[in-house]
Amino acid sequence: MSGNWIEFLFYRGPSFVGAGASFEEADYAAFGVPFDATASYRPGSRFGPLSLRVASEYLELPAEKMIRLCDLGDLHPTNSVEVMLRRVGEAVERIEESGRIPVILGGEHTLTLGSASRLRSMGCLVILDAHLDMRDEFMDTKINHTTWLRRLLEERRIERVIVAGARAYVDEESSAADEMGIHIITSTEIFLDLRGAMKKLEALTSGLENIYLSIDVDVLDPGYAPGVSNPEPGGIAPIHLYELIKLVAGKGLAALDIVEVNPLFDDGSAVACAVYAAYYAMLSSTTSS
Ligand SMILES: [Mn+2]
Repeated sequence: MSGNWIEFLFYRGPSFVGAGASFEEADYAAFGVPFDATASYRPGSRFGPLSLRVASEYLELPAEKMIRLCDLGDLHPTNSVEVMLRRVGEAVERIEESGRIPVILGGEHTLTLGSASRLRSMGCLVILDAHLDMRDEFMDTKINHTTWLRRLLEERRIERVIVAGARAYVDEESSAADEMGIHIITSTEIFLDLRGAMKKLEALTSGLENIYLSIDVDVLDPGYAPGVSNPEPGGIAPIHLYELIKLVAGKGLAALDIVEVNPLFDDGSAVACAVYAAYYAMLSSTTSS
């Protein structure tokens, strides 16, 4: 242990889902976005990336070694939403150009505006979320976690957009979603008839590849995942979520994000659900390719 005693004795953890690959050998490149500056209810998701890594260390993920994943670290913190979006966009562009799949650890959901607006190959955007995030404005700002999807669709045409697990939205949002051609599968549909909901999702994604999968952990019922910034009762269970994820990711991912984990309100459940969600997404996309 003479020369290498530092590596032998010490450990530079924690890393996300056991990420041990170098950037060169990785299929997936993960980075964190410690940003929650537009939080309207409970701030704290800026600590999400760190908590996802810590939980990863203690969960028993059976086949994590099959996932060639590199954890790049976090983007530099900022309180400017414009700067955050620009940095996320640049990171996603560089990772995509290098032939790897970006995996983004939130942070609030607004970051998806930065990544999805700059990702070149995206045949379909599948969002798992309690909310539609289709407001035009909220609490006096135009770019925040409740408006980002509307801003994205104003900026860019996406062939198909699906929000599954939705249950908490106002009329303004559902009519805008309707006008912009968003397909909604509600949490009630999933809870009462998982097979039916999966068939619907299968039909909606049929023939589409290069899927951007965005997972907002508040899609789960707060009973399973209390540690989120905007908990909404009436959500789905983790087992529902994982079946939907396996179906979608099995078609091939262009990008993945896992957002809105808020460890300040968590007992360890939401973050564990979130790590498993990302794990199943990466594993399903890996084994299908
Ligand atoms: Mn949400």
